Amino acid sequence: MPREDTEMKDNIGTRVIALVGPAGAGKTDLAEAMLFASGALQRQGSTGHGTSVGDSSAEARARGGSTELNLMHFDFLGQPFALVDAPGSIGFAADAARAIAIADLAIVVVDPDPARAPLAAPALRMLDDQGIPHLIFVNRIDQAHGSIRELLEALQPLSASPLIARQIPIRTTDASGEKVSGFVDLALERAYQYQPGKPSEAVDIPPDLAEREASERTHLLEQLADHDDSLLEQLLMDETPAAATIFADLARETSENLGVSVLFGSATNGWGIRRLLKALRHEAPGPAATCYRLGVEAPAFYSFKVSHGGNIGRLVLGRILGGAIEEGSELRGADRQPVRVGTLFSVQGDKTVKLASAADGALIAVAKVDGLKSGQWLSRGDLPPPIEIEQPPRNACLAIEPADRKDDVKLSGALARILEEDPSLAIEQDEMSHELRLKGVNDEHLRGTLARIKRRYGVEVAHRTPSIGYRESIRRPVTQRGRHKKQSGGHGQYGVVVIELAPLARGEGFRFGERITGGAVPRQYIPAVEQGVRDAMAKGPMGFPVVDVAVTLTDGSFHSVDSSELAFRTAGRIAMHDALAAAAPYLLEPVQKISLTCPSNATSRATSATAGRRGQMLGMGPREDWAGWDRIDALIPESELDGLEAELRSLSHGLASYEARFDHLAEVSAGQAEKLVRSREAEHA
Ligand SMILES: Nc1nc2c(ncn2[C@@H]2O[C@H](COP(=O)(O)OP(=O)(O)OP(=O)(O)O)[C@@H](O)[C@H]2O)c(=O)[nH]1
Ligand SMILES: [Mg+2]
Repeated sequence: MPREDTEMKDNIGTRVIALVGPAGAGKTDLAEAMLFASGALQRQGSTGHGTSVGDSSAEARARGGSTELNLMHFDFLGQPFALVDAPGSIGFAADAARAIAIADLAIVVVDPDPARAPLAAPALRMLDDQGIPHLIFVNRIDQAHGSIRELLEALQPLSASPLIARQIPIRTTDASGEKVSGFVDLALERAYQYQPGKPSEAVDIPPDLAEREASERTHLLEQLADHDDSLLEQLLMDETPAAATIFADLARETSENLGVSVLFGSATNGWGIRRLLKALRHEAPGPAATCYRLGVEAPAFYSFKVSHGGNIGRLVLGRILGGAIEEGSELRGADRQPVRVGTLFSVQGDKTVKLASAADGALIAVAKVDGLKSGQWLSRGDLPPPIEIEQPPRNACLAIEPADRKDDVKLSGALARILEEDPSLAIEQDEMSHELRLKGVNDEHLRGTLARIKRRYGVEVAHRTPSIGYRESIRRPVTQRGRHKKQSGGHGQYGVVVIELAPLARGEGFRFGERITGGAVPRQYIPAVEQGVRDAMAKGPMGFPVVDVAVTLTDGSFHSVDSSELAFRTAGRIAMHDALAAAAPYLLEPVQKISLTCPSNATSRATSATAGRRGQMLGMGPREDWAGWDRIDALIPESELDGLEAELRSLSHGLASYEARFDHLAEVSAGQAEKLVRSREAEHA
């Protein structure tokens, strides 16, 4: 593509900016502040939190944070922007991951408190991994106590490229203490005083800051000179570089991921927002750069979310890249089948506006494209490579059913839609317990999902902790006779078997064999005996499936008229039932291996949380490539995992998470087993 072409396109194309960072950092407030500062919103706070094409606002308000991806549009000085406001809490973050992946730039919103810097690690890591250009906005500067320097020192190890401080704070002291009341822009060398409810006022650089300003600016220029030889020469010659040079370098640092600019302000006060918008206007790469990053070479559409929430029906949200697309255009998907793009809409919060065509870079919603799922490319030419999104592990699980039986069909319909909207959810039917299980990232995520089902589809869902996959096995071998005889006039039933039951090593499951001589049990009835044995194993003496046993059929007797498959099956079941009871049965519980990660300041509390759950520590150490984070490996019985996720979340600002998978079955102590069996009996009484 010729350079002029690229530049022209990038001048008009919508810039998609993703707001990412920890829960409660102020992303939604920042989005509103940007809309307000650009004139797209009459009054700050009027969109409410978490308005989206879905109907998340009620949800978000109840929760006090966003639960769904939220899209907004505004123009700033003639440049169209689209905002992707991502929920910060890990339970809901997966919702926006695909939209972030196709953004031109991300703003990582962080808290000024250096102690909270590790909360930004997941966002920074994801952006670095995917090569998404980004900058950092330090929000809540109105409440800042520590120094920006200290914050940058805490953030730097979490970032792959150097952080570039773009501003230094002006502080004033009043009755309530020292406060940030404005900033000096290091690139422009201009000072601004924040004004309540108004744009900041240009002021002289306070004399007591002159020295600090000079040294910080020198540092900024030196950082830029690392990637700009002619700037380096200018600095060596003691020449003052032109502002245009500095801004061009800053833009390149951002778009090529050479450096991460750090700006600060306050979303709720509207401070530093214009400065941020100007930085976006000059420095955010446009759609052409993003096409290059994602390998888009022809007009294409990437779907990042399916939404059933609005009144239009099924909508697919996505971005146009590589050229304009009109309503009704024909594109091709991975299977090369043509897909006709239906009605196009632009999305603003929970409102949609019909479009005849969508320009390169536009963030839009498409109706009537039934086959299209989220995370897929459609293109007029070759398909761009798939975008890899890391799915968070599903650590929470609930057994669910409609509170009212007659809502069965309604519930399956609701689940199908909700699962399509949120790929981090999964549904499973457990074979053993026949439970319908809803799996999600964490408890909060599942609770949010059930609330959504109720509000949107009017289905009340009953839920409980899923049953644990306990098993039974035996300690000693037993020989047992089983006899089934019924003589009730006419045709009788007759079958007698003798079996040997013996324990097997853990994990060997079940083996059945026979040593019948002299036709004591006729050949054709032997499979029926095995079936009877299996019947008895489905529910051992303690009420759970039996594993790791061998059964050998050694003897028996039959009757030429009254014997039948059914009679021998029954005899096999009776023999096995009695054998199990006599073979010193014991209880086994599933043990999971968990791999837990958390910020280091939460490690000791996370360790005791695992130990308190009959956990067995396997290892602990720093998390690879994550400064300030640790990893803990442990074995924990499945029955003890209930509530672990919530406990970890509360002790780590929502950042600790774990992956669990089945490791082995372990014997349950006699005391524990008795408690369990009794509580189960009470439940079933
Ligand atoms: N003092 C102060 N409070 C702020 C500022 N920005 C946001 N807040 C408050 O911080 C809280 C959280 O802000 P949100 O915008 O909902 O945070 P978020 O990042 O969208 O959070 P999630 O959606 O949960 O990820 C709100 O109560 C805001 O009023 C700020 O600049 N100064
Ligand atoms: Mg939010």
